[in-house]
Amino acid sequence: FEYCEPIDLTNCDREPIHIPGQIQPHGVLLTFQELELKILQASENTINFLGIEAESLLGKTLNEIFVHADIEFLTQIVSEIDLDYFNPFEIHTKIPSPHSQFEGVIHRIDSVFCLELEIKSNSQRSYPLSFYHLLKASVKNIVNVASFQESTEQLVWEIYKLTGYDRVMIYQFEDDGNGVIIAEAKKEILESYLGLHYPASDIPLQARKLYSLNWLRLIVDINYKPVDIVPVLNPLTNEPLDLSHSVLRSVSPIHVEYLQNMGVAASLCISLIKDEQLWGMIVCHHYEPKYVNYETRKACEFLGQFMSIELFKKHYKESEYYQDKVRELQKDFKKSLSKQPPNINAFLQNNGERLLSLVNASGILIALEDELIIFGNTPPTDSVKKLLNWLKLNHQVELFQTSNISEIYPEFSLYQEVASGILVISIFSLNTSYQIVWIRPERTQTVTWAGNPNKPVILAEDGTMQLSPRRSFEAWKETIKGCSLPWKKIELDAALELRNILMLTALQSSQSALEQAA
Ligand code: BLA
Repeated sequence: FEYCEPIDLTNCDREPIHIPGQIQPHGVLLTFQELELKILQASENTINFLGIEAESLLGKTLNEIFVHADIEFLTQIVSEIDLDYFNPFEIHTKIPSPHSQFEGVIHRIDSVFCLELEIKSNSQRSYPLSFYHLLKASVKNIVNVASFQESTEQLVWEIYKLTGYDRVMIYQFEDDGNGVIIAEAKKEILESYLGLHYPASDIPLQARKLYSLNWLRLIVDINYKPVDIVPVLNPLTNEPLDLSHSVLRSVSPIHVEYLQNMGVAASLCISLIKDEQLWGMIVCHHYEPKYVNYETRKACEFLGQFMSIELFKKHYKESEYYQDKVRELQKDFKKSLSKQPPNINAFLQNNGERLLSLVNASGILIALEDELIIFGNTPPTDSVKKLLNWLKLNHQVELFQTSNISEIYPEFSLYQEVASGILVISIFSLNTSYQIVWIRPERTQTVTWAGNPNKPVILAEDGTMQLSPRRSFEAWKETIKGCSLPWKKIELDAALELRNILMLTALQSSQSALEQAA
């Protein structure tokens, strides 16, 4: 199976990684029909596992290869809706074969069943209770710590103990798609990757999409030779077999090269999902080939899910804190405005500091008709007045925000050290207009990048451009010019909430003015 176009840096997102037509060689893949369990496709390596060439398996039934009891089990489960519930299961050959005992994993895809087999050694524990106890202890250790940061640390060490990988990391995506290693457990002699940032392009979009569907990926030996599936097209659909849910899927050659450049020989990667969104990954590296069985992989996935709950709790606490702040301000505001006549201006003048801390800003400007109230660090008043006029003309919205104002309003590039981030709420009512402008300084955002994210392409010896991840993983610093820290959703919500209160008060005061006039 060949791709329509060669994959390079510009179309990296388009590599169809879910249909490589190949698997990794540490197991075999068979697809079969529900009717008679007839084999439709097989991976080319069946001879090494089952003792029969792939081509000779096509058209045979599973019945001819596996013992009766296992076939009975398969016949029963193929009509079940949730197949994953039965994974993994033991399955045994009845013919003379290099291996006779396998761990089987099954799923339904493209109107066929996909059965993947990995060798099960005799020494391997058989769904043991001890494993449950191990997991139970790990869960307890993770849940028992106080903060999110501590629980990430606990998690990587638990997985390190459970699996024996040389390095276990938690990689968290940031809003802009770049990522950072937020926790790490590793062998002492290894150099640390903790705190290093990696550019978004290291994990292209279609890969992220796939990882939010399938939460586990194992690479046993990075120098593996991929094994073809024959025939490459599913005979029922005439389409390449979708391996999104396969456990043996052969990984993108680009990613293989990436890991080779890092000196990694084997990896395990577990998706971290919250609200169906991929927010991070547990990435395990080993410097020699390494296999871990399905159960252990699943146990890691299970532990990963705890992490997502911890993240949820952290966000919850954070938003509670903000809500408290807003509520308090709201209360005081209402109290001071209950005096007759209500004086919004006086209130705003007396509460500058609190208004600043409401959204973590370093400067604030409040424009009330002709009056301008200023707190903290801001550019010169005249320039701010000009900005407000420009906003009135160009962005007359309830809430306007940017972390890089000079990008759209170049006059402010003069002041970007003080004012890169701008958050504005505006109220235009019958007889009043208010604008509150919060200001944040440039975050000479000193990020430790792993390698230069702007140079992912290297020149091959013959001078052609070759796609390759960066060869160097030495940290280097990149500053993002003219950008403040981004405004968080909870901060924007707090600003909007304040806007609601102001608007209500403005309405009430114009109403009472009308009543008095009448
Ligand atoms: C996949 N890239 C990945 C994965 C990780 C990274 C974790 C998932 C691998 C898996 O699930 O097994 C990136 N790995 C990292 C990072 C660290 C790490 C940041 O260990 C840090 C320590 N990669 C590139 C470029 C391209 C690219 C430039 O660097 C494309 C132009 C592609 N990465 C790429 C692809 C995949 C990938 C295609 C999907 C691999 C697959 O599942 O088939």
